[in-house]
Amino acid sequence: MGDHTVTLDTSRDPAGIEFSAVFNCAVPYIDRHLDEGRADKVFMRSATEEITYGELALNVNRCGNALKGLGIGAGERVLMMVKDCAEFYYVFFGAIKAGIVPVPLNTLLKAKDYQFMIEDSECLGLVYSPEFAAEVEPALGQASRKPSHVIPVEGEGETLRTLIAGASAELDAAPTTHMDDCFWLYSSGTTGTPKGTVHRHRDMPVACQSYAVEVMGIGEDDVCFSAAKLFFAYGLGNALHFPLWVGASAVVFAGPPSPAATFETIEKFKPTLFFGVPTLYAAQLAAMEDAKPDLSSLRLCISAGEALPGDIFRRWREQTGLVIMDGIGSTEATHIFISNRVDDTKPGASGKPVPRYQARIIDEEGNEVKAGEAGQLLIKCSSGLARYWNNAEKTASTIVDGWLVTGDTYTCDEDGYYYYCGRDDDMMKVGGIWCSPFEIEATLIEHPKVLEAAVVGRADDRQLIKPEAFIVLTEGSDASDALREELQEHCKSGLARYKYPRWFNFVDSLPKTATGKIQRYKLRQ
Ligand code: 3UK
Repeated sequence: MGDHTVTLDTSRDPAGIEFSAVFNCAVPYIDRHLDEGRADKVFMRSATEEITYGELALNVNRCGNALKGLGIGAGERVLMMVKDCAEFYYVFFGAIKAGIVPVPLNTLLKAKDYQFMIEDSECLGLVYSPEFAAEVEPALGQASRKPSHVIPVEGEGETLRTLIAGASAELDAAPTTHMDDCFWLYSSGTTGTPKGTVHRHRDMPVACQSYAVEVMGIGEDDVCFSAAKLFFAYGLGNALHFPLWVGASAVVFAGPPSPAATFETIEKFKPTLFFGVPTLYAAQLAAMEDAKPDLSSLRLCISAGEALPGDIFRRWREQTGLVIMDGIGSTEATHIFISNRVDDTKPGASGKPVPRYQARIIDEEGNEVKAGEAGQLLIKCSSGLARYWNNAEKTASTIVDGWLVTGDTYTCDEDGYYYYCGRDDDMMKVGGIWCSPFEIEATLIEHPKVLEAAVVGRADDRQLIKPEAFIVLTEGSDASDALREELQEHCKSGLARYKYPRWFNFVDSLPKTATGKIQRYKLRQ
């Protein structure tokens, strides 16, 4: 292939992966498969679509040309509020091949979140599935700075589909290097302001080789099905980068990943690898009590996003005979950096660092802790974010001496297994998705009967974290079940749905420090 190659040199660990001087990752992910004879192989299947590697490569080129034709130059951003479908792949790699930077956004968010991202990213283009118009259009209306090109995937008039249909299918890859900006993802901030996490062309190839190939053992015959959507770093690896790295295929389901929908998809499309989050595995186990699905096509299940309780691991193995391989990853690190192994899984543990990734646990003075002692987890790897967009301060506190500060508290035992102990901040993971207590509190306080609010994570009866609210009411307001319901509805309509508190406690006052900061840890019993 000449240009755009990756060479493995295991004598050079921990990096050990060499890139050609010119490297645009769209070439090995997309074009390479034509050279390797996969043009007619089906890459992606869903209930309504089926695309081959050949069609993928043609439409990536057309999409890249369409974006270039609109005047979007190299390095400029294109926001994507796109459901899991063929066009997601076309826009993502079409942009990358043209040197443009795609930014997939969480499609469960609200207009005010999108408004922030439109303004913050200074994007020139925005592509959206019409399903999300009700949140995207008001965001565009209110944004102080608008992208010059707003393109619905389909519908009346000019759409992504018409642009693709009219564009040339020949496109030379932009001559980027492995260190150039490739794509961004927004990572949630503690105070509710998301941070543009900038990734380079090398990051996903490093994650693919280290985790997908060497830990999961992914191969050409695998069929990947990710319940986590493509816009999450987790889903983006599972259903886009991993299968495309090895010439495998992906099954895509655009709707909400309920137990019934995921079982039906597995039975119909027979994936070999299934990627879920603990909340979904727990719900699937509950659903299995009524009817047993046929999961015989699966060889391995993967869990990430939040800690997998040992009990779910054991019950899943009893019910299905399958291992769930838990691993911790992050948007900043690109994908999973500490993981169990197919033949070495420890229920309740995250496992051991994946090849080429180093881990350290340090105390408050920055010294490494002894085995069994808890401290801050740091990671060194060559797939970590280049920087946060427009946020030098946060970049400096996240990348320290070349180590990535994860924000997680961990212990490591004598045998080198890592155990998750919780977050260093007040952030929670609900169903694998970030939830900021500040954001939920701010929404609660908007309600006329709420004077003060504090939100913490509480483990439910399956050991999974959900938000719990402590509320001080305004004078003259009385606690009641009706008010609980009213507050729950208020949260569901004002926030992304998964963020609403599952429990409400009405209290006389909140525990606070002398300076008035809420002491959430005192509520977290
Ligand atoms: C937490 C876990 C315990 C942890 C992600 C796989 O979740 C992903 O990325 P995010 O940026 O969140 C990162 C944070 O989530 N976490 C994730 N996995 C686990 N905690 N056990 C786990 N197995 O706090 C971490 O810092 O949303 C997961 C692949 C790519 C990802 N981006």
